[in-house]
Amino acid sequence: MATCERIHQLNGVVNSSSSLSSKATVILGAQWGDEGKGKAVDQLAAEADIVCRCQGGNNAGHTVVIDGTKFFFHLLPSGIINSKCTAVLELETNEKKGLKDWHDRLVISDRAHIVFDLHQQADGMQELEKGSKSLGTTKKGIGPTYSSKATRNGLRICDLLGDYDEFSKKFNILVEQYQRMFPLLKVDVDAELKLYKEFAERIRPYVTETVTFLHKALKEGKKVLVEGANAAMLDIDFGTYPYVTSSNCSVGGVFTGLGVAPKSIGEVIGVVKAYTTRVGDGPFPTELNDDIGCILQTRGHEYGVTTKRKRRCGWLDLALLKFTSIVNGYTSIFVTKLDILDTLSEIKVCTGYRLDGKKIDYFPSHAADLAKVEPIYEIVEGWMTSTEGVRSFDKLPVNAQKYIKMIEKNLETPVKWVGVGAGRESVVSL
Ligand code: 2SA
Ligand code: GDP
Ligand code: MG
Repeated sequence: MATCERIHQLNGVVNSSSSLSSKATVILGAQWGDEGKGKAVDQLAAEADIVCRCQGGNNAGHTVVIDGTKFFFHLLPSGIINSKCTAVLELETNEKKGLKDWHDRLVISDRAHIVFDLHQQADGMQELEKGSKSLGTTKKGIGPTYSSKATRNGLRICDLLGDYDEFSKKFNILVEQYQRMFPLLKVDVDAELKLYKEFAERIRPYVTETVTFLHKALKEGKKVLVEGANAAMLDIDFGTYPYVTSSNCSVGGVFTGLGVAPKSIGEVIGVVKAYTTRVGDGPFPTELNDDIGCILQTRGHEYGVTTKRKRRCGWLDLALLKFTSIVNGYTSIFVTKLDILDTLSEIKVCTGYRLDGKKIDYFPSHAADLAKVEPIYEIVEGWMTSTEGVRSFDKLPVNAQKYIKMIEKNLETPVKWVGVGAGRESVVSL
């Protein structure tokens, strides 16, 4: 199977001895999310033993399409769909997924922070307070939960499974703090504590100290795949702050989220949608508020998996990708949704920015600067042919091949897969 060969190749390229075959492969969103990470993970999970999420929460929405059935994953790693994979989860909410036999294959980190209902309420209230300056969050409580973590009064899975009186005391302190900040917040402390006590027993069998678990797995030569959620441009430090999520969704989040050392990371695969989308507020230099934007949105079914919001669409932005490539150090690229461009006679690709009339060689840190950059476009000819049935690179229309080569050249990184449809089978391996 192609995926199987690919995994062996991935390890083979960097690792010439068997002792090095135990490096984790990381899959990261290279733009503003929804690049098709679920699909990329599904391709590579066929040969993985363990698939881990390392940051974020159920704000994420990853899709895998198998034989026409769409599976949506928010918190669970998409790789759990592969019956061979053990899934390692970082953040737990009360969301449940009805996947067959997942019980035997789910591992939850005892260091994971708990997203409480009060965090979700606070997320909604903060967005309301901001009015026209809202961030467009998913209102899943991600920002408030990461704030609690940084304030150091967050509660973790190990608290939940430890002394329940201690957990209850800490929960009360958290509630009091949130009620001071949000007087309208409603929390039925007794009812919630009763509920969390039940949850504690339900999740207890899955909870593990995952740092050692992963360390041992890597030492035993198990194949570990890390499924990044959200994307580099939403990274709290390197994204378009403040229009970002609250986690590190670039490569750093793998280290802080999983506790693996840099030497344990092998390949870093950047998932790049063949055009750009963004859901939520914030600057978007190549956004198209015209018919072409509508075509991309409609043909690409660009709706949020978690919130059902329409995604904003625009041309591929290589200036942005060069920046996320610097931060993440992609060793290869998985291009998705090339087929969505099939009907366009002309395609624009942004290769750089002008700021205040001057070409710049960096990615602006300030959202206000990014909002006013002028994209420099290269116009390329479309291919006006369906690529959906294509399964080998040489069968792609010449202009589509050129498009892929342009991405490779600009990012100085090989494209190893091209998605030409939502289904598991719709992939061209290079
Ligand atoms: P949050 O909720 O605090 O993480 O929101 C902050 C910003 O991060 C964006 N964000 C996302 N962007 C793309 N996809 C995400 N997952 C869902 C999906 C989104 C959805 O797969 O479609 O359903 O709307 C995701 N999660 C967070 C968010 O839009 C804010 O801009
Ligand atoms: P993720 O969050 O990065 O996993 O991406 P989402 O699941 O939020 O959004 C990607 C959407 O594109 C999903 O509906 C996928 O099924 C779909 N998709 C992924 N790759 C391709 C592709 O190559 N072609 C087409 N047409 N759809 C794709
Ligand atoms: Mg998504």
